[in-house]
Amino acid sequence: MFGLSCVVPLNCFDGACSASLFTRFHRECIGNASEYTYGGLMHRAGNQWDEADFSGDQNAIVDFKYSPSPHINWWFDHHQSAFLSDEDREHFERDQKKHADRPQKFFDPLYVSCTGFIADVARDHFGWDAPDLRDLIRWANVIDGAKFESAEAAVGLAAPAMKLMMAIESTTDPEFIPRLIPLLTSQSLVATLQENFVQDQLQPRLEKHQRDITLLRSRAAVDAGVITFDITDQPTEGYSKFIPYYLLPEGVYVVGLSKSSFRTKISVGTSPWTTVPADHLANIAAICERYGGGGHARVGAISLPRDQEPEARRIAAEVTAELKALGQRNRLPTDSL
Ligand SMILES: [Mn+2]
Repeated sequence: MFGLSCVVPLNCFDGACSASLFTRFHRECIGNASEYTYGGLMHRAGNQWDEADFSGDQNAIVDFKYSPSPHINWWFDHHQSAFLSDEDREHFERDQKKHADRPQKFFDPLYVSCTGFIADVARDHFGWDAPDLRDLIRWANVIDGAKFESAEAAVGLAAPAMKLMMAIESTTDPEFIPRLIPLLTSQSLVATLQENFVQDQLQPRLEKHQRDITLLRSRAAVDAGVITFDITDQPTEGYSKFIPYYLLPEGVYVVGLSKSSFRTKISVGTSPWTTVPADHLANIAAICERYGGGGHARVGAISLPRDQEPEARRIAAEVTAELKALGQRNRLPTDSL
Protein backbone atom coordinates (compact mmCIF):
# COMPACT_ATOMS: atom_id res chain seq x y z
CA MET A 1 0.00 0.00 0.00
CA PHE A 2 1.16 3.53 -0.71
CA GLY A 3 0.16 7.16 -0.35
CA LEU A 4 -1.35 8.87 -3.35
CA SER A 5 -0.81 12.60 -3.69
CA CYS A 6 -3.16 14.47 -5.95
CA VAL A 7 -2.09 17.83 -7.39
CA VAL A 8 -5.08 20.15 -7.77
CA PRO A 9 -5.35 23.67 -9.15
CA LEU A 10 -6.02 26.03 -6.27
CA ASN A 11 -9.20 28.07 -6.04
CA CYS A 12 -10.99 26.08 -8.71
CA PHE A 13 -14.38 24.38 -8.24
CA ASP A 14 -13.82 21.93 -11.10
CA GLY A 15 -10.32 21.16 -9.78
CA ALA A 16 -11.64 20.36 -6.28
CA CYS A 17 -14.50 18.25 -7.70
CA SER A 18 -12.05 16.47 -10.03
CA ALA A 19 -9.77 15.59 -7.10
CA SER A 20 -12.75 14.35 -5.10
CA LEU A 21 -14.15 12.24 -7.91
CA PHE A 22 -10.71 10.87 -8.79
CA THR A 23 -10.14 9.90 -5.14
CA ARG A 24 -13.46 8.09 -4.89
CA PHE A 25 -12.88 6.31 -8.20
CA HIS A 26 -9.37 5.33 -7.15
CA ARG A 27 -10.45 4.11 -3.72
CA GLU A 28 -13.45 2.10 -4.96
CA CYS A 29 -12.07 0.86 -8.28
CA ILE A 30 -8.26 0.70 -8.03
CA GLY A 31 -8.13 0.41 -4.25
CA ASN A 32 -4.41 0.13 -3.59
CA ALA A 33 -3.66 3.45 -1.84
CA SER A 34 -3.52 3.69 1.94
CA GLU A 35 -4.04 7.44 2.05
CA TYR A 36 -4.85 10.36 -0.21
CA THR A 37 -3.33 13.80 0.15
CA TYR A 38 -3.87 16.96 -1.86
CA GLY A 39 -1.38 19.54 -2.97
CA GLY A 40 -2.68 22.87 -4.16
CA LEU A 41 -1.22 24.38 -7.21
CA MET A 42 -1.24 27.96 -8.36
CA HIS A 43 -1.11 29.12 -11.94
CA ARG A 44 2.41 30.37 -11.29
CA ALA A 45 4.18 32.94 -13.40
CA GLY A 46 6.25 30.96 -15.92
CA ASN A 47 4.11 27.87 -15.26
CA GLN A 48 7.11 25.69 -14.50
CA TRP A 49 6.65 22.43 -12.69
CA ASP A 50 8.67 21.77 -9.58
CA GLU A 51 9.47 18.11 -8.83
CA ALA A 52 8.74 18.94 -5.18
CA ASP A 53 5.06 19.25 -6.23
CA PHE A 54 5.04 15.46 -6.65
CA SER A 55 5.63 14.31 -3.09
CA GLY A 56 3.55 11.10 -2.92
CA ASP A 57 4.60 7.47 -3.42
CA GLN A 58 2.30 7.86 -6.41
CA ASN A 59 1.11 11.17 -7.85
CA ALA A 60 -1.88 12.34 -9.83
CA ILE A 61 -2.57 15.63 -11.58
CA VAL A 62 -6.18 16.58 -12.22
CA ASP A 63 -7.53 19.53 -14.20
CA PHE A 64 -4.05 20.90 -14.82
CA LYS A 65 -1.13 20.91 -17.25
CA TYR A 66 0.78 17.81 -18.27
CA SER A 67 4.07 17.01 -16.60
CA PRO A 68 6.54 14.55 -18.17
CA SER A 69 7.88 13.78 -14.69
CA PRO A 70 8.42 10.03 -14.11
CA HIS A 71 6.69 10.55 -10.74
CA ILE A 72 3.27 11.15 -12.32
CA ASN A 73 1.07 8.05 -12.36
CA TRP A 74 -2.32 9.56 -13.25
CA TRP A 75 -3.24 12.64 -15.29
CA PHE A 76 -6.57 14.07 -16.40
CA ASP A 77 -6.97 17.40 -18.14
CA HIS A 78 -9.34 19.17 -20.50
CA HIS A 79 -7.52 22.50 -21.00
CA GLN A 80 -6.67 23.52 -24.53
CA SER A 81 -3.25 24.67 -23.28
CA ALA A 82 -2.51 21.45 -21.37
CA PHE A 83 0.96 21.04 -22.83
CA LEU A 84 3.72 23.49 -21.98
CA SER A 85 5.71 22.44 -25.06
CA ASP A 86 5.68 20.19 -28.12
CA GLU A 87 8.11 17.94 -26.22
CA ASP A 88 5.51 17.48 -23.48
CA ARG A 89 2.82 16.63 -26.04
CA GLU A 90 5.12 14.08 -27.70
CA HIS A 91 6.00 12.65 -24.30
CA PHE A 92 2.27 12.19 -23.60
CA GLU A 93 1.68 10.57 -26.99
CA ARG A 94 4.57 8.14 -26.47
CA ASP A 95 3.25 7.33 -23.00
CA GLN A 96 -0.22 6.62 -24.46
CA LYS A 97 1.24 4.18 -27.00
CA LYS A 98 3.32 2.47 -24.35
CA HIS A 99 0.35 2.00 -22.01
CA ALA A 100 -2.35 1.55 -24.66
CA ASP A 101 -3.72 -1.55 -22.89
CA ARG A 102 -4.20 0.23 -19.57
CA PRO A 103 -3.81 4.02 -19.86
CA GLN A 104 -3.68 6.21 -16.75
CA LYS A 105 -3.17 9.57 -18.46
CA PHE A 106 -6.09 11.17 -20.25
CA PHE A 107 -6.65 14.35 -22.22
CA ASP A 108 -9.73 15.62 -24.02
CA PRO A 109 -10.14 19.37 -24.62
CA LEU A 110 -13.75 18.86 -25.78
CA TYR A 111 -14.93 18.25 -22.23
CA VAL A 112 -16.57 21.19 -20.44
CA SER A 113 -15.33 20.03 -17.02
CA CYS A 114 -12.52 17.77 -15.90
CA THR A 115 -14.95 16.27 -13.36
CA GLY A 116 -17.25 15.12 -16.19
CA PHE A 117 -14.21 13.84 -18.10
CA ILE A 118 -12.95 11.74 -15.16
CA ALA A 119 -16.47 10.32 -14.65
CA ASP A 120 -16.67 9.21 -18.30
CA VAL A 121 -13.13 7.78 -18.31
CA ALA A 122 -13.88 5.87 -15.08
CA ARG A 123 -17.02 4.40 -16.65
CA ASP A 124 -15.71 3.73 -20.16
CA HIS A 125 -12.19 2.50 -19.29
CA PHE A 126 -12.70 1.00 -15.84
CA GLY A 127 -16.42 0.16 -15.64
CA TRP A 128 -16.82 2.31 -12.51
CA ASP A 129 -19.83 4.55 -12.04
CA ALA A 130 -21.28 6.61 -9.17
CA PRO A 131 -24.88 7.57 -9.95
CA ASP A 132 -25.08 9.70 -6.78
CA LEU A 133 -22.57 12.14 -8.31
CA ARG A 134 -24.75 13.34 -11.20
CA ASP A 135 -25.53 16.59 -9.37
CA LEU A 136 -21.84 17.29 -8.70
CA ILE A 137 -20.93 16.63 -12.34
CA ARG A 138 -23.80 18.79 -13.57
CA TRP A 139 -22.59 21.71 -11.43
CA ALA A 140 -18.94 21.22 -12.45
CA ASN A 141 -20.14 21.52 -16.06
CA VAL A 142 -22.25 24.59 -15.30
CA ILE A 143 -19.45 26.32 -13.38
CA ASP A 144 -16.38 25.38 -15.48
CA GLY A 145 -18.36 25.95 -18.66
CA ALA A 146 -19.78 29.22 -17.26
CA LYS A 147 -23.20 28.02 -18.42
CA PHE A 148 -25.23 30.00 -15.92
CA GLU A 149 -28.67 30.93 -17.10
CA SER A 150 -28.00 34.61 -16.49
CA ALA A 151 -25.46 37.04 -15.08
CA GLU A 152 -27.90 37.55 -12.19
CA ALA A 153 -27.83 33.78 -11.43
CA ALA A 154 -24.02 33.81 -11.55
CA VAL A 155 -23.60 36.86 -9.33
CA GLY A 156 -26.61 36.23 -7.05
CA LEU A 157 -25.22 32.81 -5.92
CA ALA A 158 -28.59 31.31 -4.96
CA ALA A 159 -27.60 27.61 -5.50
CA PRO A 160 -25.48 25.71 -2.89
CA ALA A 161 -22.92 24.80 -5.58
CA MET A 162 -22.55 28.50 -6.41
CA LYS A 163 -21.81 29.33 -2.78
CA LEU A 164 -19.27 26.46 -2.61
CA MET A 165 -17.69 27.83 -5.78
CA MET A 166 -17.36 31.20 -4.08
CA ALA A 167 -15.72 29.64 -0.99
CA ILE A 168 -13.29 27.62 -3.16
CA GLU A 169 -12.39 30.46 -5.51
CA SER A 170 -11.75 32.96 -2.76
CA THR A 171 -10.07 30.97 0.03
CA THR A 172 -6.51 31.79 1.08
CA ASP A 173 -6.44 29.05 3.73
CA PRO A 174 -4.19 26.21 2.47
CA GLU A 175 -6.10 23.70 4.67
CA PHE A 176 -9.55 24.56 3.34
CA ILE A 177 -9.62 22.86 -0.07
CA PRO A 178 -7.85 19.66 1.08
CA ARG A 179 -10.45 19.42 3.88
CA LEU A 180 -13.32 20.09 1.49
CA ILE A 181 -12.26 17.70 -1.32
CA PRO A 182 -13.26 14.37 0.33
CA LEU A 183 -16.69 15.77 1.28
CA LEU A 184 -17.62 16.75 -2.27
CA THR A 185 -18.20 13.11 -3.28
CA SER A 186 -19.24 11.64 0.08
CA GLN A 187 -22.34 13.75 0.75
CA SER A 188 -24.71 16.21 -0.93
CA LEU A 189 -23.59 19.72 -1.85
CA VAL A 190 -26.17 21.13 0.61
CA ALA A 191 -24.69 19.05 3.44
CA THR A 192 -21.17 20.21 2.53
CA LEU A 193 -22.32 23.82 2.43
CA GLN A 194 -23.75 23.46 5.95
CA GLU A 195 -20.44 22.26 7.46
CA ASN A 196 -19.27 24.77 10.05
CA PHE A 197 -15.81 25.19 8.53
CA VAL A 198 -17.43 25.94 5.16
CA GLN A 199 -19.83 28.49 6.67
CA ASP A 200 -16.93 30.13 8.53
CA GLN A 201 -15.08 30.45 5.23
CA LEU A 202 -18.12 31.62 3.31
CA GLN A 203 -19.75 34.33 5.40
CA PRO A 204 -16.93 36.90 5.18
CA ARG A 205 -16.62 36.06 1.45
CA LEU A 206 -20.26 36.82 0.79
CA GLU A 207 -19.76 40.20 2.44
CA LYS A 208 -16.62 40.75 0.35
CA HIS A 209 -18.59 39.76 -2.75
CA GLN A 210 -20.96 42.67 -2.11
CA ARG A 211 -17.98 45.02 -1.68
CA ASP A 212 -16.43 43.66 -4.94
CA ILE A 213 -19.64 44.51 -6.79
CA THR A 214 -19.44 48.05 -5.42
CA LEU A 215 -15.73 48.37 -6.32
CA LEU A 216 -16.14 47.05 -9.86
CA ARG A 217 -19.18 49.24 -10.38
CA SER A 218 -16.88 52.22 -9.78
CA ARG A 219 -13.96 50.87 -11.93
CA ALA A 220 -15.38 48.99 -14.91
CA ALA A 221 -16.05 50.73 -18.19
CA VAL A 222 -17.11 49.37 -21.56
CA ASP A 223 -16.01 50.56 -25.00
CA ALA A 224 -16.60 48.85 -28.36
CA GLY A 225 -17.81 45.71 -26.58
CA VAL A 226 -14.75 45.36 -24.31
CA ILE A 227 -15.08 45.87 -20.57
CA THR A 228 -11.88 46.96 -18.87
CA PHE A 229 -11.01 47.51 -15.26
CA ASP A 230 -7.93 47.95 -13.11
CA ILE A 231 -8.10 47.02 -9.43
CA THR A 232 -4.37 46.46 -8.90
CA ASP A 233 -4.46 49.07 -6.12
CA GLN A 234 -6.98 46.90 -4.22
CA PRO A 235 -5.15 43.59 -3.60
CA THR A 236 -7.64 40.75 -3.81
CA GLU A 237 -7.40 36.98 -3.61
CA GLY A 238 -10.31 36.42 -5.93
CA TYR A 239 -13.58 38.00 -7.01
CA SER A 240 -16.42 36.74 -9.16
CA LYS A 241 -15.44 37.01 -12.81
CA PHE A 242 -19.10 37.50 -13.74
CA ILE A 243 -19.56 40.82 -11.95
CA PRO A 244 -18.38 42.88 -14.97
CA TYR A 245 -20.97 41.25 -17.25
CA TYR A 246 -23.66 41.71 -14.62
CA LEU A 247 -22.81 45.42 -14.34
CA LEU A 248 -22.26 46.04 -18.07
CA PRO A 249 -24.42 43.55 -20.01
CA GLU A 250 -23.40 45.04 -23.38
CA GLY A 251 -19.81 43.83 -22.83
CA VAL A 252 -18.69 40.92 -25.04
CA TYR A 253 -15.18 40.64 -23.56
CA VAL A 254 -13.50 41.65 -20.35
CA VAL A 255 -9.85 42.52 -19.80
CA GLY A 256 -9.21 43.01 -16.10
CA LEU A 257 -6.07 43.82 -14.16
CA SER A 258 -5.79 42.63 -10.59
CA LYS A 259 -3.12 41.82 -8.09
CA SER A 260 -2.87 39.11 -5.45
CA SER A 261 -0.18 38.24 -2.92
CA PHE A 262 1.83 36.35 -5.53
CA ARG A 263 1.11 37.78 -8.97
CA THR A 264 -0.22 40.52 -11.15
CA LYS A 265 -2.96 38.98 -13.27
CA ILE A 266 -4.56 39.93 -16.55
CA SER A 267 -7.91 38.16 -16.74
CA VAL A 268 -9.36 37.86 -20.21
CA GLY A 269 -12.87 36.56 -20.69
CA THR A 270 -15.85 36.33 -22.99
CA SER A 271 -19.36 37.02 -21.74
CA PRO A 272 -21.13 33.66 -21.39
CA TRP A 273 -24.34 35.48 -22.37
CA THR A 274 -23.08 37.23 -25.50
CA THR A 275 -25.22 36.97 -28.61
CA VAL A 276 -22.16 37.21 -30.88
CA PRO A 277 -21.97 33.94 -32.89
CA ALA A 278 -19.30 31.54 -31.58
CA ASP A 279 -17.33 31.58 -34.85
CA HIS A 280 -16.94 35.37 -34.57
CA LEU A 281 -15.47 35.25 -31.08
CA ALA A 282 -11.78 35.55 -30.27
CA ASN A 283 -9.77 32.50 -29.19
CA ILE A 284 -8.76 33.72 -25.74
CA ALA A 285 -6.39 30.81 -25.03
CA ALA A 286 -4.44 31.63 -28.20
CA ILE A 287 -4.19 35.32 -27.23
CA CYS A 288 -3.08 34.54 -23.67
CA GLU A 289 -0.55 31.96 -24.85
CA ARG A 290 1.22 34.66 -26.88
CA TYR A 291 1.97 36.43 -23.60
CA GLY A 292 2.93 33.29 -21.67
CA GLY A 293 -0.55 32.67 -20.26
CA GLY A 294 -3.22 30.13 -21.14
CA GLY A 295 -6.76 28.95 -20.64
CA HIS A 296 -9.76 27.98 -22.71
CA ALA A 297 -11.19 29.33 -25.96
CA ARG A 298 -13.52 31.68 -24.05
CA VAL A 299 -11.57 32.55 -20.92
CA GLY A 300 -7.92 32.77 -19.97
CA ALA A 301 -5.33 34.62 -17.97
CA ILE A 302 -1.80 35.91 -18.09
CA SER A 303 0.22 35.94 -14.87
CA LEU A 304 3.18 38.20 -14.24
CA PRO A 305 5.37 38.64 -11.20
CA ARG A 306 3.85 41.01 -8.70
CA ASP A 307 6.27 43.87 -9.44
CA GLN A 308 5.68 43.92 -13.23
CA GLU A 309 2.58 46.08 -13.14
CA PRO A 310 3.60 48.45 -15.97
CA GLU A 311 4.25 45.48 -18.26
CA ALA A 312 0.90 43.96 -17.26
CA ARG A 313 -0.81 47.26 -18.07
CA ARG A 314 0.90 47.36 -21.48
CA ILE A 315 -0.19 43.79 -22.29
CA ALA A 316 -3.76 44.50 -21.10
CA ALA A 317 -3.93 47.53 -23.44
CA GLU A 318 -2.68 45.44 -26.39
CA VAL A 319 -5.19 42.64 -25.72
CA THR A 320 -8.00 45.21 -25.34
CA ALA A 321 -7.10 46.84 -28.68
CA GLU A 322 -7.01 43.43 -30.39
CA LEU A 323 -10.44 42.43 -29.04
CA LYS A 324 -11.98 45.79 -30.03
CA ALA A 325 -10.53 45.50 -33.55
CA LEU A 326 -11.91 41.97 -33.90
CA GLY A 327 -15.36 43.14 -32.81
CA GLN A 328 -15.28 45.96 -35.32
CA ARG A 329 -14.14 43.70 -38.18
CA ASN A 330 -16.98 41.29 -37.38
CA ARG A 331 -19.55 44.04 -37.41
CA LEU A 332 -18.60 45.31 -40.88
CA PRO A 333 -20.41 42.73 -43.02
CA THR A 334 -23.63 43.14 -41.03
CA ASP A 335 -23.46 46.94 -41.20
CA SER A 336 -22.93 46.96 -44.96
CA LEU A 337 -26.02 44.83 -45.63
MN1 LIG B 1 -11.49 22.48 -15.33
